[in-house]
Amino acid sequence: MRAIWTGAALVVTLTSGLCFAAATEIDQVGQKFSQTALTVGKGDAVHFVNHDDVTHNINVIDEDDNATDKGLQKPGEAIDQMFDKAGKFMIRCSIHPKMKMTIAVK
Ligand SMILES: [Cu+2]
Repeated sequence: MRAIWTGAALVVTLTSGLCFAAATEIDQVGQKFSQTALTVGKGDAVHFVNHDDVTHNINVIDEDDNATDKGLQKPGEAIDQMFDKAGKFMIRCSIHPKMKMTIAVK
């Protein structure tokens, strides 16, 4: 009986731990990001969801022009990016050059 309760407490702890991580959802629809500028806190995650019927891609570019390619993102797929460093970041889709937004991390 004790083992069962310990297991239940562990599940509750893990679940509530996940809820504390702030995540903002950005939709990709009509080959655009749903917001062109966003401010998040250091350590926050952004959840990009492809609501288009075409493949997208997420490139995270920092102020020094270092790009992190998050790979291809098929219709319906989501990509999460955690921002653990303060600064300004450009988000671009390498397939659709007009698709871009900025994220400020404070
Ligand atoms: Cu795209």
